[in-house]
Amino acid sequence: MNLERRKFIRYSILVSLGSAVGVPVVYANNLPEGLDLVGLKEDLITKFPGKSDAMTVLNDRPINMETPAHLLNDDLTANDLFFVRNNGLPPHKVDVNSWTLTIEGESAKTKKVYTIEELKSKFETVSYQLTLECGGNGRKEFNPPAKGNQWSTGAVGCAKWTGVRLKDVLSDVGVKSNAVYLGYYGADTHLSGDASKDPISRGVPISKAMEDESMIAWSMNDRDLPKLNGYPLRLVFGGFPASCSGKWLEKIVIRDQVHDGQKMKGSSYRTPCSPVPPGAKVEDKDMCIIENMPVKSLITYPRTGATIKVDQELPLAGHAWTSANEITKVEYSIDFGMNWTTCKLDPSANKYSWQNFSTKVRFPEPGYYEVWARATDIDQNTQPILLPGWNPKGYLNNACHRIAVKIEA
Ligand SMILES: Nc1nc2c(c(=O)[nH]1)N[C@H]1C(S)=C(S)[C@@H](COP(=O)(O)O)O[C@H]1N2
Ligand SMILES: [Mo]
Repeated sequence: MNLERRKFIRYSILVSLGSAVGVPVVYANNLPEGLDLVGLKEDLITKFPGKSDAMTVLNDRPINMETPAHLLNDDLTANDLFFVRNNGLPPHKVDVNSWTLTIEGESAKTKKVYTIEELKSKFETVSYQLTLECGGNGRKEFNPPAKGNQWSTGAVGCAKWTGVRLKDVLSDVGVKSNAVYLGYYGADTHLSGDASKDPISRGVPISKAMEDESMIAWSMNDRDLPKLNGYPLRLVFGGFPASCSGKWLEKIVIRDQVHDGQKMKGSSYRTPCSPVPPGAKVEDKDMCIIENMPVKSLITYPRTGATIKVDQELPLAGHAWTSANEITKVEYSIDFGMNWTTCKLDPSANKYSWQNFSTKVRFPEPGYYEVWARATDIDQNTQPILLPGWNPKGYLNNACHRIAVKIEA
């Protein structure tokens, strides 16, 4: 074979290598024979499909990544910036056309199996802006420390989800009057490789499943769900810990008892039924399943550490969310909580959407300041300044978000 021809074949191979890393290999022709692309070998480039490099990666097996606060500034969280919390390994091959959702269980009147096409054609398509927050968001702050992903503030996002109402599908199957809970099963696999084990199989009380905003979704921000966020089908429940929102959804069971799947027991997604001192050992029987998530807010502009001049106004912006009907007030403080000033607050697009707040802040003299934000909802729930109740797994930290600001002369 002549040299040009050999070069050409090699080039073609490298072009296909380029498609494996997701971008062209610019100097492909120069790569010495026998060398592999290091990015491919170490799985660096293909590791997090559909996710921005700006994400903070806490773990790669399973994949867990959060969004830095200043990258959550947009009204809706972009697909490549939406946090990922995996308990197992996502399915490798997904065929959207042959994917099915099975609904069955003790309290299902019958068993039904739907393709995604059937879900789309049989039921009304709806869209809601729903906030998803991991129950462990903010875990990092607990002391004594809690085991698990050390989330700071970024295991939260709000997207426009499109799909069908869960209740429409459940009604089509038929729900017996003794139904109390719903459980999900996804196509992800246990880290151990043991096919008989589920990485996670949680659910919600039947009353939550029947809410208007409880969805089976196939789309996020008008695009397919990202691979790591449950493509091609997932549950989305606003207001409840995101662990209820099953990804890669294959099966729903309608239960006549509280669902007893993986991560429904022990200290998983449960907190002491009544407050305990920090570090206490709590028996299983004294732990209650987390349902409604607490009121919370996040400053998304400026980024902590910002510096401005004393004669300038600092634009401040962020989001606030609640499991109640809506947020009614967001305030900020620049004097460690002595005085609070009300921010401008946008209305909610729908229940469980986060709401934007904004204002302009002036500082009296040069120096170090902290800006704190505090949200209050229509039920008068508000955020604590200090950490709320310690619990063994470090859930439900809704303490006020604080950023540092330096003011120069
Ligand atoms: N099948 C499946 N569903 C799942 C999980 C999972 O590991 N597997 N993780 C849950 C948890 S703990 C959270 S916080 C949310 C995270 O959703 P996201 O990765 O789309 O942000 O998905 C939930 N649904
Ligand atoms: Mo979670």
